[in-house]
Parts: sequence; structure tokens; C-alpha cells
Amino acid sequence: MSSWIPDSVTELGGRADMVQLWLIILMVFWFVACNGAMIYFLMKYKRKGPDDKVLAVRGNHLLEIVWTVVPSIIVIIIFVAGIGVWTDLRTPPDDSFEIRVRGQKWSWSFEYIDPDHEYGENLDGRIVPADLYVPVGRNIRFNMKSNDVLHSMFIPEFRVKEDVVPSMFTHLWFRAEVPGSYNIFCTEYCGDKHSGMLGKVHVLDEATWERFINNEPLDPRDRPLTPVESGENLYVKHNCKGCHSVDGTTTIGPTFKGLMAMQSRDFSNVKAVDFTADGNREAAVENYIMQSIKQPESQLVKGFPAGQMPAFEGIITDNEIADIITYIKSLNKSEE
Ligand code: HEC
Ligand SMILES: [Cu+2]
Repeated sequence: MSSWIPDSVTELGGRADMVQLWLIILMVFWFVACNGAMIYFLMKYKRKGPDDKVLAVRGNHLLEIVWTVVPSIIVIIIFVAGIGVWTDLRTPPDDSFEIRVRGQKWSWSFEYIDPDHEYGENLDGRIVPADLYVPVGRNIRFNMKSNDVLHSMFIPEFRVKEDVVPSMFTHLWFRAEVPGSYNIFCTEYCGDKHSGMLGKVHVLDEATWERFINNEPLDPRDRPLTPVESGENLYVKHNCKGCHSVDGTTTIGPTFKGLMAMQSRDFSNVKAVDFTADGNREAAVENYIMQSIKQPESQLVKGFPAGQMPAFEGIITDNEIADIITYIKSLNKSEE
């Protein structure tokens, strides 16, 4: 079953595939059998002429019983096989490791919940955007919620899919048996950049997982990112890119180009920051950007509607915001 759908890398996914495969085999068998018999009888009992008398059959109890009992048994077998996989899919094992998932326009973020410090002091509360890292062979439970509209979490290789809705937690769980990187899709149309709401689950072997929890580069040959690189990385992973260009074009939000110099945008709405004050204007703009990322509604740029940009308070750390600002500054530098 590998050529036309992605390989399953979970045990449950393999079982779901088997149920699906047998359903398809049964459907094809009965389709051919019923239609074949029908076509055969159509030809065999075609009326030969006006004198050809039709055979009058009044009923056959044996036949009635057979074609009631046999399909009933088949349907019961399908039900038992299906409900078994379904129940297991819906029931996370007790020892599952919890990860909080937040969906918002148009990105995913993941927060590790490790209150007992099973993985050391470093992991509890860590938030990563777009790319989720998990250890191989571990039961993982997603606790999911949307910050805005309806989304849906779909990981084809794990055979799991579940809606992500505002004001309600939904769940799914999986245990990936094969290290590798697997796609995450949003499968609930959620606006303009819905198709760009992508992510990956990276299933790590033990050694790589150790490096991840200790905040080391996953590949020992990699050097740590510079602040500008880290800022650009965050810009892509949180999908700021979906709404903010860096080349001067206005898309859903204002472009980041010229932001430090406060070019080509109308700040007359923004009361919280006094950009005209003498002294450190750079610091004023830095604080304005930080506030705009945490609480966009608090200071809307003129000409853009409220309710577009999601609030990143609690999702992006101050340190990461500093990297994003360094990245925005680097854009303006290359212009000069
Ligand atoms: C869904 C679209 C969307 C996403 C995603 C988004 N923004 Fe925005 N952003 C907007 C809109 C629309 C505005 C203008 C209205 C406002 O000020 O909130 C804006 C305004 C801003 C501003 C003020 C810009 C200015 O010119 O004064 C900053 C800074 C900003 N966003 C940073 C970010 C960063 C950083 C990210 C990613 C972590 C991000 N945005 C993700 C839509 C978005
Ligand atoms: Cu979505």
C-alpha cells in the first residue's frame, strides 16, 4: 500500500490501513459479483419474442435467509474491525507525553508540557513554531486549540486528523516508530494563506533527541544561528511571511521594508508611542515593534483592519522578538 498513499509509520496507522484495504477488497468483490450476475442474467433471460413467457417466482425462504444473514455477518465483522481501531485512535495511553498545539492564521506552534522534568529541566514550557521535534517510539498526545478560526491538524503518515477549534480543546495521539520528517497540513479552509499553513513533525532517534532537549544544534556539525538568521527563521516559521513582505509590497499587512525608518506607513493611529520625542527614536520603534507583535490590537496601523494579525504574546519570547527586530533592521541596512 505504499505507492499511492504515504507510508504509515505508526502501528495504529498500519491497522487502519488494513481495515481500509479489506473494505476496498470487499467492495470490489461485491461490485463485480452483483453487476456481473446482473449483466449475465440480462443476457441469459432476455425476452426472445411475444410468446416468451416470464417465469413467475413467488419467493424462496432459503434464499431470503442466506442473503440476509451473510451480509449481516460481513457488516458485523467490518464494524468490529473498525470500532477496534477507532477506539484505540481516540484513546491516548496513560503514559502519553503532552504537547499543546496552537493553530492560528496561518501557522502552528507547539508547547512541551513536562511538569515532572522527565526530560530534564530544559523542556517544560518550551514553544517551537512550525517544526515539532518528538522522540521515536514515545506516545505523544496533542492538546489542541485555535486562537482564531477553525483549523484542522492532519499528519498523513500517522493517519491522524482532528479539527482545531476556538474555545474548545480537541485531542489526538500517535506513536511514531520510524525516525524521519513528516508533513503537517491544515485541512480546514481557514482563509487566504490556508494552503501555506504547513509544518513538520521530526521524529528523532535517541541521540538527536538528547541534543534537542539540551538546546544544542541537532546536527553536531551545525553552528548556532546568528540573531539575524534566527529572526528570519522565526519570520518564516511563524508565517509572518504570509502577511508581511520584506520587499516593499503591501499584502495582508504592511511590509517590513522601511519599518525601522518608519517609511510609507501612517502611524497617526498609534498613540502609545511618541516617535517624535527627542532622543532615542530607535528604542521607541523597537518597543513599538515588540508591542505590535505581542498585542497587535493595541496599536493598529492606519488603513489595516483589526482582527487580522494574531497576538503572539506568550508564543514568541522577548529574546526571539529581539532577533526578529534585528532581522527587520538588517532589511533596512541593505537598502541604504
Ligand atoms: C494573518 C496576518 C498576519 C500575520 C500572520 C502576522 N501579521 Fe503582523 N500585521 C498584520 C496586519 C494586518 C497588520 C496591520 C494592523 C496592525 O497594526 O495590527 C500587522 C502589523 C504588524 C506590525 C506593525 C507594522 C507597522 O508597519 O507598523 C508588526 C511589527 C508586525 N505586524 C509583526 C509581525 C510579526 C513579527 C509576525 C510573525 C511573528 C506577524 N506580524 C504576523 C497581519 C499579520
Ligand atoms: Cu488553518
